[in-house]
Amino acid sequence: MNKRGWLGSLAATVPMVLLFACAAPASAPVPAPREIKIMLPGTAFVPSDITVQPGERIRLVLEGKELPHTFVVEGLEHLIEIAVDKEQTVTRDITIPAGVEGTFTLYCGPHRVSGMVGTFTVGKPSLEPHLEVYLYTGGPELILPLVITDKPGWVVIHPVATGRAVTARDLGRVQIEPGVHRNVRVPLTTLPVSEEPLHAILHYDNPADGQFTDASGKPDDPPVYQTLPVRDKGLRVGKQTLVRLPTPVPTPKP
Ligand SMILES: [Cu+2]
Repeated sequence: MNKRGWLGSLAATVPMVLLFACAAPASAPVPAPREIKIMLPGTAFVPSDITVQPGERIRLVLEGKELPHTFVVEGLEHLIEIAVDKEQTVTRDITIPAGVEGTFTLYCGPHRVSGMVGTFTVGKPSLEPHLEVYLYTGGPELILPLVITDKPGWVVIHPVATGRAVTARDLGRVQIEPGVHRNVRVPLTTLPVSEEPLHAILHYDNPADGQFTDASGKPDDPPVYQTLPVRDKGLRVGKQTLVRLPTPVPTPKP
């Protein structure tokens, strides 16, 4: 290497050394949190399905529109319960704990009953069964804002008598594939008697033949999860209303 070349490379090296010396802080640099922008028009979250990673730092930017809302993640309320006034933008930095994983319901407190729900997934999505219902106020269909199932099956609406679902009466049902489904409409082929409470019940397709057999005397696909009555004593919503049903015991043939 000639003298000029040596000096040239020294000249190139010195600023690099200075740059590193100046840039090195007392602690490791913290990367900026990932920004997630969510608009709240009407009674909706846009987008309504949010996925983050365990240990990730996020910056929620919540853009309020016409109505005041809350942005709550069920089961993670200690971490994410944010009020957003109308026309207000709220920014909140959150570190997702490393040990958290699963799919959680995102909802607005005042408007959950209007179906203002979504999902907040940490890590890999979970398909733990979940039926989200709100008050049935009459009419030819019942809408479930959120249905999650891990197996193919049916959501069936049954009336309730003395606190129990009348499984012999099937007011309406809809076939459902594994996954996360929003605003599932269940047409009611039989309108409920005035003011009687209803149950939404998840049945697995078992045997997996794509058929739901509910004729009297024949076993239907097994009911797996049910909600509490949706019109009994007013409003019942959310995961806390979901009840795991006992495994049905086959009735011995006479
Ligand atoms: Cu709201």
